[in-house]
Amino acid sequence: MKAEKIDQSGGEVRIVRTTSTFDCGGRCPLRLHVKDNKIIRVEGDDFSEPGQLRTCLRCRAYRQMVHHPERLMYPQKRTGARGEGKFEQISWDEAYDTLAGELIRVKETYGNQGIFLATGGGYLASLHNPGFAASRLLAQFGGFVTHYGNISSEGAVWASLVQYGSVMVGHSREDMLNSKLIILWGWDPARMISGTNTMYHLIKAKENGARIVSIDPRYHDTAATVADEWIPIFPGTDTAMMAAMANVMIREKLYDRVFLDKYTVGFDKFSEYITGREDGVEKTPAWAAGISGVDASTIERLAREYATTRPAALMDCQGPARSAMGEQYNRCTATLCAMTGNVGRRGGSAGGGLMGIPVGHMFRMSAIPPGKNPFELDGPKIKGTLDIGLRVVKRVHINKIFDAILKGKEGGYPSDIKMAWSMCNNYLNQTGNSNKAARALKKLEFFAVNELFMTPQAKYADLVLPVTSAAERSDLTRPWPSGPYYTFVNRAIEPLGECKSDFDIVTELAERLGIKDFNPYSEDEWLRMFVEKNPETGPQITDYEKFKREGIHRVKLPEPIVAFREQIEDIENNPFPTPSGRIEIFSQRVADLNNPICPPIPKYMSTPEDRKDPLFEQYPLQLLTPHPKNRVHSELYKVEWLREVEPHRVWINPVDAEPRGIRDGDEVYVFNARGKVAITAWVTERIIPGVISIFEGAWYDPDENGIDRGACANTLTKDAYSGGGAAVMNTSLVQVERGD
Ligand SMILES: Nc1nc2c(c(=O)[nH]1)N[C@H]1C(S)=C(S)[C@@H](COP(=O)(O)OP(=O)(O)OC[C@H]3O[C@@H](n4cnc5c(=O)[nH]c(N)nc54)[C@H](O)[C@@H]3O)O[C@H]1N2
Ligand SMILES: Nc1nc2c(c(=O)[nH]1)N[C@H]1C(S)=C(S)[C@@H](COP(=O)(O)OP(=O)(O)OC[C@H]3O[C@@H](n4cnc5c(=O)[nH]c(N)nc54)[C@H](O)[C@@H]3O)O[C@H]1N2
Ligand SMILES: [Mo]
Repeated sequence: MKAEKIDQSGGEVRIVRTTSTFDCGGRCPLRLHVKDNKIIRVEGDDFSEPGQLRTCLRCRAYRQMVHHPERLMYPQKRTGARGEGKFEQISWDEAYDTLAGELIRVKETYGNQGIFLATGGGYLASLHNPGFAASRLLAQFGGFVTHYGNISSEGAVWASLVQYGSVMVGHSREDMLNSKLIILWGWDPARMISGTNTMYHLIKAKENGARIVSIDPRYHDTAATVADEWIPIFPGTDTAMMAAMANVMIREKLYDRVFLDKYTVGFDKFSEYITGREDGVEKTPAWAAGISGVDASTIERLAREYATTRPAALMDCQGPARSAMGEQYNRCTATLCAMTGNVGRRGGSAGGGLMGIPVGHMFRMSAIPPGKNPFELDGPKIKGTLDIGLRVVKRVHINKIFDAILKGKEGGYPSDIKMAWSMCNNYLNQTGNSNKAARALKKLEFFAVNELFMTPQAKYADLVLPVTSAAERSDLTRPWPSGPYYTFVNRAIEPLGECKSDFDIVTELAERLGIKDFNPYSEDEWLRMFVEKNPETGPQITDYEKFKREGIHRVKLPEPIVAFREQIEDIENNPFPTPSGRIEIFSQRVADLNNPICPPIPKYMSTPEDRKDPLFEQYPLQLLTPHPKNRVHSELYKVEWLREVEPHRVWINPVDAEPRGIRDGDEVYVFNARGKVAITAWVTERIIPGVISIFEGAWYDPDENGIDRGACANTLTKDAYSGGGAAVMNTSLVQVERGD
């Protein structure tokens, strides 16, 4: 693929309007000041009308990442042991020959099912997203094994699909200004963003008089900034509290019977569970208090307030859903939203945890003519969670990749994996049980990684291919849940060192594997086609050059987007896309699964590694692993500016710290049967006693005794998934002790 060279002569400062492509819940418009092929300054959005999109701390440090001295600059092959990090420089020719040679060797020796492709969310733009290009390459090469299930939000996706038949469960953020009560239930947008303009609108909603309540084991930054009340709760027990709120509403006849009759099915069955007719246990506030740690009186008060304040937005998210029965939390919120008649209404909410709106999901690959589309795979389509058809593909759950490598067919997995090729992810660090992942990577015959940095996972590779950053190529991207705008990634600098884009790497491999006509257009031709031929953007973005120059196209909404408004306004003509055409509080599809941990109505159930597990005696603290403010997962880890923002520490309440002799700033060990990390303690009342918190994404760094000195949260988590497919990242019991 050809890309025109940028003129870097003259030593002039150029200003390039662009954006980053991180997997975070925002998308900041950026103005990069470039001189001599170097980004020397980053400025944010200068939109002068209301609706400016303020740049976050991570994007402000963008150039520190792009020009970081540890960026990988040339292809390397491993010379030491796997994981040791010893490599030597090789030529691109040798790199390509090695990778093509291994693909052919494994295919000929074991068949295509020996090849595993691991893609990820590290780069959220369209053209250079290597997942699509590499999937197509390997499909044309005869097939491959890959993962299914979204590591982020499978619980919320599952819940939304069960309950509503749709994942578009969000309102555009300005609709919060119509709310009188906003409940942040496991949602902390000051840190995880949920759309670049979310905090702005939340603050405006507060100024507008909305009462804001936060229900979270942590007193997080959003609560500290806007909440009127913090209700601390034990992890994994939200559904018990919600069931008790439903109980109060039923007992006191505070729920919206008309709404339930008209728009939902199965409330009677839910009601039987709540009142105890189903199992003999009434889900009273006192019952929920014993499980959740929240006072019965608080539960009653909130139930009444939520049921009688119209409209009210119950905002759930994905963190609590990344747990042993996570999908129940999102199903329960959606049920409460229906019981209070807030679905499809301005200032209300639908729950479901995803918050997406149907604007900005642009540049779908179908826009390109058949036969010319490098992202279109030939052969019959196999249904999967990814919206692409894959040929000869076998799949393992994303949180079981390393278990599948270790156990293969004998462990019940679809094949024996012999080689893996990874791009846009750091799954050793980011999926459950990193120590197990490290063992699995040692077992592979061959492992190749496309990367920008020598990540913990890349250290296990035989071959590391250096890729360009988003500043070194052009592309199209989007803010993932909220919009409403489209962004253009403008190439600001020429590729650094010997870096290449993943698409160029895959294209070169296609040639070597005898696959013709893989990438027939230039970068700009591709992008123009994506914009112009896309049914969503084509009619809207009529001036491609202007879009490119300005780096952004803002969509003017005549009124806020409200999920399911069409259904609520006219259910007869606009049924919900569920089998019954209604919101399914009871789901026959789920009942038919006949899975004891997947009830057809939302329920609270005890799980392994909760406070009732006998293991609790040995490991009496619940571990939370939220997303870090100063990174995007494990990305930006090396950026010193961002490290200064928030040192990596474990949050621990004085009630738990004192009996262990732990003072603020002490070095401590956090451990369970899966691993042990060394980390500094932050003794704080901002977390409920009995629970500790370590932000995910710090780099795994085991010493000779196997103690993870980097304190990667996943050294302690489990490689398991829930009945609905949620990765179990927030259900781990641990113990903490003072360091030596
Ligand atoms: N304990 C715990 N673990 C979690 C979570 C949690 O809440 N708790 N959250 C989970 C969630 S929601 C997610 S989405 C996952 C994220 O899991 P990952 O996607 O594995 O996380 P990242 O750290 O973003 O890793 C992305 C990698 O891609 C690289 N990269 C960036 N751009 C490119 C590119 O253009 N090409 C190539 N080849 N590489 C590129 C980056 O350098 C980085 O190393 O983590 C999950 N892990
Ligand atoms: N800065 C930054 N922003 C990001 C990301 C990032 O890495 N860095 N990652 C992006 C990605 S890929 C994703 S998927 C999203 C993730 O966004 P979320 O899924 O919302 O994020 P988390 O940080 O896992 O959890 C949100 C909150 O849930 C709380 N919580 C955890 N367990 C429970 C529970 O059982 N009950 C209750 N009530 N609360 C609980 C946590 O304390 C936390 O405050 O963030 C996106 N935004
Ligand atoms: Mo995610």
